[in-house]
Amino acid sequence: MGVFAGTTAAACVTSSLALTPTTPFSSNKRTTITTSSSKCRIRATHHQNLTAFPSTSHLFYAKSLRTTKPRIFLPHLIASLEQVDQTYIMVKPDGVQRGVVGDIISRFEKKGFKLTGLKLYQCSKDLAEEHYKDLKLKSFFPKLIDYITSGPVVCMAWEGVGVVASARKLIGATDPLQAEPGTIRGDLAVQTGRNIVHGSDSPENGKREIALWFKEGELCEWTPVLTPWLRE
Ligand code: DAT
Ligand code: MG
Repeated sequence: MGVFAGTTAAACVTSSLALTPTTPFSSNKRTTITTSSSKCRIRATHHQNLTAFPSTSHLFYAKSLRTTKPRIFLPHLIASLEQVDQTYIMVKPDGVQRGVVGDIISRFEKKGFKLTGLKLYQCSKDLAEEHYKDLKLKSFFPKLIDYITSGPVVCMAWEGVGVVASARKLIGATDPLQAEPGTIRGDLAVQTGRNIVHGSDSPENGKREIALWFKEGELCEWTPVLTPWLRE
């Protein structure tokens, strides 16, 4: 159990404990603590099972670290080392015509990704062919180009850790009848040839497609105020 030296120590500890339900006592080391309110000094022998001081507290933590061996705990740096990707999401002409643009944007917003580019755009045949160049040899390619150029699309650039794979999950399978309920295609579409939305299939294609559909100056760098509520 803890041993307190000094006659006023017990009173100081009592008042501290009322404000700080948990503290970082977790070893058998001896530590000196100064409480902010009374300035009295307390010496305590830490014990793993000291139930009055069971674990870490954000209220008491910084103060106690001054008197114990410094620990390296930098979650913000670890988070910043994670790869931030970009994906190109496009509401196809059927999505625009059917009035579900807001619903689709909302799903990515609610998930917590960052919108960095957005525009309504009537694309040319050349651009559609370049975008889908990997499918050039497919029998459905001409119909796909006609479909994509049949009316305005909504072009979006989204950013975030894991955004490419996550967006593909939010979008659902290529064939809307195979797409899970809860996904965009699963909820809003019935046919592959009218599957309402596009999402890049790799981080490399995310960058390539954003560069293809957006000109320089059309993308915004900004910091959403909700960032600390989305990532620790
Ligand atoms: P996704 O859009 O899920 O990435 P994809 O890249 O294989 O799918 O194909 C691009 C688009 O081409 C797809 O959204 C709809 C169309 N498409 C794909 N397969 C098709 C098929 N068998 N018949 C008609 N259209 C097809
Ligand atoms: Mg694809």
